[in-house]
Amino acid sequence: MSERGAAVEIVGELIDIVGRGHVLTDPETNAGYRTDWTGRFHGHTDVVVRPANTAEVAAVLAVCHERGVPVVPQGGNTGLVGGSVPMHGELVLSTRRLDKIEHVDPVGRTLAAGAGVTVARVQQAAREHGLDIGVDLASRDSATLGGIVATNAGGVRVIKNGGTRAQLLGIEAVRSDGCVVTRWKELTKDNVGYDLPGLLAGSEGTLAVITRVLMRLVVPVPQTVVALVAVPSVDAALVLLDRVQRHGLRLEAAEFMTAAGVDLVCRHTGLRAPFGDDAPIYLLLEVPGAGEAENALSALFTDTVLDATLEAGPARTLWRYRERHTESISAESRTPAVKLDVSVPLRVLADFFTTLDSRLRDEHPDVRVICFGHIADGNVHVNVLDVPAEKQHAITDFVLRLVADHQGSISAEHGVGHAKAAWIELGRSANDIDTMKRIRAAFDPAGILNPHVLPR
Ligand code: FAD
Ligand code: 2HG
Ligand code: ZN
Repeated sequence: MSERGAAVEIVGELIDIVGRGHVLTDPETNAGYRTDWTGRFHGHTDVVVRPANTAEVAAVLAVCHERGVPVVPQGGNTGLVGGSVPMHGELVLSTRRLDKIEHVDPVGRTLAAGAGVTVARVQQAAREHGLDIGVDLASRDSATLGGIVATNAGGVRVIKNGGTRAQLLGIEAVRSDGCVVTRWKELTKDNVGYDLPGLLAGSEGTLAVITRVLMRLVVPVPQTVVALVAVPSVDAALVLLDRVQRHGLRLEAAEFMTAAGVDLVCRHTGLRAPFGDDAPIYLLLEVPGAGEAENALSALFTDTVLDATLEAGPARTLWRYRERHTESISAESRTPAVKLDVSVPLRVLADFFTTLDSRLRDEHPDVRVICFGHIADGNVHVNVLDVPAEKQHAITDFVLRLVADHQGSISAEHGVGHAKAAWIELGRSANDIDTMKRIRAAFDPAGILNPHVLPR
């Protein structure tokens, strides 16, 4: 490989591979590829290239490798840690044209599709066969299959199905030197050596460009009941969650919100307040079944419950209180929100909350904090609003150190990206980081794939 090269110098070669219409060099046309969904990360690039198939991805990467041009893979650009943004002028390789659903096998319950297919399209294809994918998230209309694999996305069904990694049966990906790696067996059991699909899950575009994905499918339950429940505290929410599970009700989803979050969502969306009085914490629970499940669930809403409303699933309106948090926060914050996706053990969740709230209030009285997330996973989305640019680092540092002090994880489901790269030592030991670097060097010795994300 030669010295680090500039993307602009390989434009002619890229046009030969993908065609003139798919090498975008005009800054106006490129704008949507340079900034992330939150508006917090603004990058710059001379070139966005949009290959249509694996062979074109391989040829593009071979040229970049040969000429030393750094590459940022990008799917739907809905990532919340800035990992899909060319922060240092990298070439952007967009996977959105890898958009074919290849097949759904209703017998073996598998689905094969290009990495650029959106989650919503995959869901629709599976549902046409009475099946579903095990992952669901509010960004479904834009987030891609390759993106959810590359971030090992979580979402609202982790409690039932596990994260994206757990849904992966196979993968096709292109290494930075253009070599295509295919691990593709429609089998539940296939223990021949290292789990390469599992390794690529959560690799954030640093090991290879994922081009095709083979997912297992799940059988959805025919009916569900959704409950929105007002409780006085985090501890009360955990008591109720435990009670529901011990009663034998299987949770399809268990989400939580706070009064501040629900209030913000109502203001932004025009939704009515869910109950007459605000409550400190709201739980959104979904369980399988119909009338009987509804009765069983309501019977558990006793001393610790302030108020509750139940509806037959999908209960889109109840879900809206939860799903519209991200967009409402983005719209209502005076500066791009500092978004910190973390998890802590359930036993310290209440303490984490109280400490976070009181210390932020004392030390940074000019910011607002809104927490919500996937309560059963201990996964809290700490969103800090109205943070002036000069305070972003200090606030991130404070929250992530508090998480580490509570034996938590600094990244539960969104990844590290640019947002948390400086804090990776809080999440992994030195030997662990060294091992990751060695794996990375084995896949991408030239160091051109998403070079500023994760340790190199
Ligand atoms: P991008 O944002 O384009 O990329 C994300 C990362 O993956 C980058 O590092 C990029 O380089 C890499 N990448 C993308 N495609 C490829 C590929 N084909 N090969 C190699 N690397 C690739 N996340 C959750 O986990 N749970 C949620 O519940 C959730 N809800 C969300 C709700 C909203 C409203 C929004 C805006 C985001 C949400 N997210 C959530 C975050 C985001 O949607 C996920 O991280 C998603 O997986 C990103 O997919 P994407 O296609 O947009 O990837
Ligand atoms: C969710 O669970 C997403 O809705 C987004 O992970 C979280 O906006 C966020 O902080
Ligand atoms: Zn989430």
